[in-house]
Amino acid sequence: MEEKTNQVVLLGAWPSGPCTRVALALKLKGIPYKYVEEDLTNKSELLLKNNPIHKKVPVLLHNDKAIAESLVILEYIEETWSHTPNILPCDPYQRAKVRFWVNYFDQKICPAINPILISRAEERKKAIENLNEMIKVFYEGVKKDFREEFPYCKGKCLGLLDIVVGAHAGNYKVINDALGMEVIHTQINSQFLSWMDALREHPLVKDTLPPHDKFVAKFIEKFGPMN
Ligand SMILES: N[C@@H](CCC(=O)N[C@@H](CS)C(=O)NCC(=O)O)C(=O)O
Repeated sequence: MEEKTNQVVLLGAWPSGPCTRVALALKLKGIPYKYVEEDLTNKSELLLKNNPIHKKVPVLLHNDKAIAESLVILEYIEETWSHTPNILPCDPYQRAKVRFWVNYFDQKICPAINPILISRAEERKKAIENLNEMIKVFYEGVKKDFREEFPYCKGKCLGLLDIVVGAHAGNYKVINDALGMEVIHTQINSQFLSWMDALREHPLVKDTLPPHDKFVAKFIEKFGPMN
């Protein structure tokens, strides 16, 4: 019987951080894939059929089997293509800690961005303070848990946490430019910003993040004049 080819398709949208996470993991593992850009204002039958619950990107199609939710997809990639580079540590306790901080970033930090974009004046100031507080807790916690293994620096391999954070590493500069103000404060979160800067310089991340100016224009188109 003819062996089935390993067909990998990513349904994505270029400004989407969760989609960038998946693209980064596929590239890191050297898995060839076809990319299909979705119009989220007019979702395709392919997307609706393959993610009928959330109707969101990213969706990974592996030999026509659909996997949705970026963090689920990242784990699927790691388990299916278990060759190096591995994005999770071998030790179960270390893996648990990585997953804890990945979830914190996804559930606390990512949702703290939107309130900044949709608010103005005092309310926006409070939303920015809240984001900075969350980032501080995140960075201190990660630093304590991983010590010398962290943060990512030049020459090191990207892990799951780097992929999840790195996929959003261009966003703060984009938001700063769209809002005309500093959103992540250097005096509170300078080490976190250095980590983001180092990640943005990684060749794979550089190659995968959306172009800065196009992204700023998209923010302004979506949220209107922002200051
Ligand atoms: N928790 C999901 C979030 C995915 C998500 O929010 N996708 C957005 C693009 S960034 C989307 O498809 N939005 C379309 C919609 O909400 O209708 C993941 O990590 O994959």
